[in-house]
Amino acid sequence: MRFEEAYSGNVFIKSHPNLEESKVIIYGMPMDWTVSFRPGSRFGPAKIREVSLGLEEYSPYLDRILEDVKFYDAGDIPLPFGNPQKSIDMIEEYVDNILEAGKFPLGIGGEHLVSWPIFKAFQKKYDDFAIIHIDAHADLREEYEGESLSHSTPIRKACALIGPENVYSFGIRSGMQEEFQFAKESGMHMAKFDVAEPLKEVLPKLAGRNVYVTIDIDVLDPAHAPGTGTAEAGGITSKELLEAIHLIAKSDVNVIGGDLVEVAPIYDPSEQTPIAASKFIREMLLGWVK
Ligand SMILES: [Mn+2]
Repeated sequence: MRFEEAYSGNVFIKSHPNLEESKVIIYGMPMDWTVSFRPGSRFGPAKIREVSLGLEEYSPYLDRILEDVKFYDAGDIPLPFGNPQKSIDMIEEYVDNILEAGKFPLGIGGEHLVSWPIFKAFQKKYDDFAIIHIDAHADLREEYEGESLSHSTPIRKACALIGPENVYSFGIRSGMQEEFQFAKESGMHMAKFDVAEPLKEVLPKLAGRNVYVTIDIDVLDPAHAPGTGTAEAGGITSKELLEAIHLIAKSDVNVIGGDLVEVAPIYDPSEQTPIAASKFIREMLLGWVK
């Protein structure tokens, strides 16, 4: 399926009606086929769109309104239930098409494995780019219970694809000992526990470079985001994640695309997790798309 195909469902608030004029394509990846613990992130994109209606259009952080960035919500990719390989191939082709059209892809997950085909699409388009990865989990496993297609493997795959020296993880507080060993020995950059402070050190080193940013909502403490499959105690506040988004926005890196993944609405009857996610997406749009 191509992103231009007509979509008539709920859209993110202030989605521009004209695809041609839009600079950004928002797209959902309702997939949770490979999760190691609790499923439900397939319902993330629809819920985030629904609660985005409660957002203000204005960002007092960035002094911009959503109308300042023309973005088009193209709906969800109709991924085949239970088929990770085919889902991955479909996501890669979909993002290929967005990049060919010269537009900025902003993806909503879904489980974190969805970022892997996105990385592959970007690698075909860009000779050189870095990845900023904000997450509770290292996601550096080679496989999980024998499966290499797992939501615990995308960053390991990214290291193999673009070189570990181009991968920068922040907020990491969970993973196997081997994953932390790999982070130390491979040449990738991993900041444990915190996000904003280590970003301040790294962003000047990335100045002038193309950067893709992937955010897993579970980097937040479960107190701020209980609605996720693999909640991990000891996380950052929603205020710190906003600060991180704004640090990237105000830095000299060239953001070429991004995603926000792992919102699983069913574990959060208060809906504060998707409500927070919709605000992060507003700030990503207003801060990262120049
Ligand atoms: Mn995670």
